[in-house]
Amino acid sequence: MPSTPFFPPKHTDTPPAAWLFCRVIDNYGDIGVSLRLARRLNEAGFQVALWHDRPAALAKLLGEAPLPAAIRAHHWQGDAAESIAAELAAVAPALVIETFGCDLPPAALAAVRTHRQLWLNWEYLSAEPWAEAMHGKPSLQADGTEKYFWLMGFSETSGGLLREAGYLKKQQAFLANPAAQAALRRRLGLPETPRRAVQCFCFGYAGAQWADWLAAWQAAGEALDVWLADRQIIHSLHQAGAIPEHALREPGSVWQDGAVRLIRIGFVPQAEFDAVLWLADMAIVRGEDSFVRAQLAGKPLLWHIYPQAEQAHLPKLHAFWHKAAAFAPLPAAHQALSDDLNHAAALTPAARTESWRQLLQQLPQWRQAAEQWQGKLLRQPDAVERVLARWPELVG
Ligand code: TRH
Repeated sequence: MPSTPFFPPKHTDTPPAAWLFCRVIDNYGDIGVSLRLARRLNEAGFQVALWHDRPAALAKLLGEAPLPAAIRAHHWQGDAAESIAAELAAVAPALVIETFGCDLPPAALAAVRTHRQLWLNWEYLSAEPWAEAMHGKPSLQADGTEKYFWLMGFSETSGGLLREAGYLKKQQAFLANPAAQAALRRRLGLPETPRRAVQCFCFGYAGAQWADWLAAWQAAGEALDVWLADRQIIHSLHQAGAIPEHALREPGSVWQDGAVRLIRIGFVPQAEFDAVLWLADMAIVRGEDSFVRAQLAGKPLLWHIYPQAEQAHLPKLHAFWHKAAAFAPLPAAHQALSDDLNHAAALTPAARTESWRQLLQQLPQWRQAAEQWQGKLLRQPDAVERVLARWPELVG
């Protein structure tokens, strides 16, 4: 007999179990989204088992804080039969999620077939129309089991975004707490007090464009502090000879030329990542999760999208900015820079500098627009609330 799914989970005595499976392609995004989803499901009342194949990346995102006892991480090696059997012996899953098209191991598939639960294929975020159309659709498996596509997105009809309860209150509390801000600045390696300059968080992929962007920042002449997260951009600047070999080797190191100061910041645990964005005036973010968090933070942003073969990322990039057009108040300058950053259309040095200068001069208006977009996103139910809302319909 199939077991009855728990719904809604928080009204049961034993927390329902959610199983998540994640195979990391590269970087931090796959495991970053899986960890965030695990935490959010736990917050919504689930106990969570997370199978993943990149312990070092998970450890980096966790920092020194352990996972709550209700989230158990398993190193996914081979078919993970033992850990799956142990989890199953404790409690059958009510929800099984394979992230980003990773195939479930046989023991998890067997559990899906035996127990009547919700099975989701949690796909990459996209604002493209096909993604909204595909979201929530079933994909009937050969044995008659149904798996549903879950595609996160920005509209009411999409799979939503992951967002923790009380997000705005946490942001407001942090912004009202100078001691917490100073402590975070110290941990990041930022100078104790910010100078009068635009503070730009910058987390992007390696590429030849960074030397050109540095030249544009310098030519624009506006005071600018760029907080460089992770190593990829710094590596590109070294390779291009745009900064000396010895520069920016350690978190906290600073390289300054004219109005532009580059600061290498340390990697923070994911639980602190939002606060870094809250501290900044604007952000250049990448991939999926940091891109979403900058929007939730209400920050003016440029998106360095994850590059794909044959420029397949460009329709995705343009679909997002089409949807969020009001969020970029100087469409021409913003789109030109966005396309330049993402190798869609290169700018001349003069045009790059001019577009950057225009954007910085419009920063207050840009911030207002970004906060409106933030408000729109915060008013929508988050991805996990949407899963729970559709539960009766999907599980039947
Ligand atoms: O790291 P990313 O580039 O991740 C990805 C992967 O490359 C993936 O394969 C690809 O498909 C996907 O992008 C689209 O970028 P992302 O998604 O922003 O993930 C970074 C994570 O790292 C995010 O959860 C925030 C976190 N982070 C910290 O926790 N602390 C830090 O200091 C920094 C810089 C990031």
